[in-house]
Amino acid sequence: MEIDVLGICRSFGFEKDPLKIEGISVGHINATYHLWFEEGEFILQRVNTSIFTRPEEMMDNIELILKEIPVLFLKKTKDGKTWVKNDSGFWRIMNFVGNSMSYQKMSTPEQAYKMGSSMKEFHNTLKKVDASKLYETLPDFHNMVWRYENFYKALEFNYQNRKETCRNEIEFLLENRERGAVISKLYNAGHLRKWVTHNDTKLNNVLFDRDTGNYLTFIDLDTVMPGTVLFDVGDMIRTSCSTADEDEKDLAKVSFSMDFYNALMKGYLENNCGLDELERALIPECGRTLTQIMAVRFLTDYLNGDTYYRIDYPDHNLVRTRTQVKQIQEMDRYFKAPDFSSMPL
Ligand code: ADP
Ligand code: GN1
Ligand code: MG
Repeated sequence: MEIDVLGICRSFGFEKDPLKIEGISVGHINATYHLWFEEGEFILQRVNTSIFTRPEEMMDNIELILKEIPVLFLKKTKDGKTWVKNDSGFWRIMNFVGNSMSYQKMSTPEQAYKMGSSMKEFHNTLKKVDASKLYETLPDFHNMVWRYENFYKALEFNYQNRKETCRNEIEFLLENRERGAVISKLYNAGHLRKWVTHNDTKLNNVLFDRDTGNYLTFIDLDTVMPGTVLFDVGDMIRTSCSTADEDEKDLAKVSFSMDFYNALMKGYLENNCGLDELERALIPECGRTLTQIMAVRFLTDYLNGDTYYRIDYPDHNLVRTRTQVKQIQEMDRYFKAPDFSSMPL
């Protein structure tokens, strides 16, 4: 479908055409464009409405959260809405945070330390948001039990006849099912506190200052909703302590960096991050769990014929699964399973 970018910009009140438009291909979910106008730079996004089926509610969430984030704002239409819906989709525009950068993978412990302290700062920001006013954008998003139900359905259906190509990964995930579900079960039973959490805290969803490397803001706020803080800490560990890209084909390059981990957690834990005893006891297990949930989700999508994540080649989701499995195996070289018998399971 032909996308009428100029028409969309008009609906958001821009009187002139953008000077330049560039696509950004980093995220797996939305379609993102960088726009240059005389008055500044903006991010135009088409929300993936097959995933976010109630996008208006999601935008209300984001509007509420942005009250606490001064560096980000949504452009409004002439009738005061934060979005435009037309034949080509559901669109929103926010300011492009200038002089910013995001990392695809971690390169130094100093960066890891900054990522950890940024996460803590963002959690402190989210503490100011009234959780009761937030919609649950994607129910069960980090519920491992539900993710496994979907995985089983995909295995049973085997729609693309791909099961044979991923026997080892399937076996690994089946063996690890119970352990991976511990945090979800504790949360679902009310033993882990409900915070307002981001729920997609991968490294490239954070903007840092290009010159100083200092924290500017978390972006990709689509999944902010109630959750346990361990979901966020876990995905931060998953993406910040890997020595390789999420879709690295050469598994020899995929390992877990203890240097990054120590710096990351120092940044997060120092100066009172507010975790309680049970939450603390589940670090780094939450890193393992979030890596596992991603393995399950990537493999489910691979078996289903790649309907969820954007892919660049046919077995992209399988490659992503393999890096996650390798990463779990690497983590297991450093950390023992916590003593689950002392937990209220
Ligand atoms: P997705 O949901 O598809 O991951 P994101 O909202 O994370 O989409 O945006 C994709 C990428 O676009 C980000 O990783 C970042 O590089 C860039 N980006 C998004 N929003 C902004 C912004 N407000 N300022 C600067 N860069 C941004
Ligand atoms: C997706 O939108 P993006 O690319 O930042 C996904 C996350 C996964 C991540 C894996 C809404 O994040 O849950 O952890 O890919 N977002 C959604 O890279 O499913
Ligand atoms: Mg993103």
